[in-house]
Amino acid sequence: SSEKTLREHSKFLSLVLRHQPETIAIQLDSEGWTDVHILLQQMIKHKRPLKLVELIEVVESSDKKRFQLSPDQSKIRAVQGHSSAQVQREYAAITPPDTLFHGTATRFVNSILEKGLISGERHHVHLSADLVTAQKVGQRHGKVIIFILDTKQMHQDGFRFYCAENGVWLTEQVPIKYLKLF
Ligand code: HQG
Repeated sequence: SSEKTLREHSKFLSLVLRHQPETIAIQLDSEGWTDVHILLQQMIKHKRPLKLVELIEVVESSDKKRFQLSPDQSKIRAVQGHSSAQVQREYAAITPPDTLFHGTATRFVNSILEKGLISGERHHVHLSADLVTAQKVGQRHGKVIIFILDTKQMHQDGFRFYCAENGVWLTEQVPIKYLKLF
């Protein structure tokens, strides 16, 4: 498939596997998994036909490894980024690196410096292990600004951190005192 086609399929899969499974009447379990054959059937029904080989291509070509297939390829999920109430992933809490980054747009800075980082629609605040990734995440929203987080202190203070299967770091919220403009 062309890059554009792959991107379109990937966007639609992000929509149904993270946010709105009801768009094509599928169910996600609490860990985000859904049945591949039902998914493909429902996509045909809703005029978004996709073959199994194409689905596998989308999963394998995803730069951010957004999706995961079960070993027998009978189930698929998005590994992070959910907002759907059907999903309540139980990530294992682990010790984060001493610092993590958050890339965002300059227009959000005042609000962030007032309220800290909040998860909004999604279930978690998303954090990046390196600057380049944080830049890319921030660019999606506009003129980039990067925050550096004192995750060592946060962890000592009892905040929990999770690392999704694709290396994206997650936490519930980040109070202002742990944030610095980078
Ligand atoms: C901002 C992409 C105002 C926050 C990426 C962010 C990531 C606040 C935006 C993943 C705020 C939410 C997630 C506050 C936070 N006031 N704005 N108090 N607290 N914000 O897209 O982190 O391509 O939901 O800074 O790579 O940008 O979709 O989160 O700008 O991994 O796979 O609210 O999505 O992955 O935006 O990105 P998002 P995000 P995919």
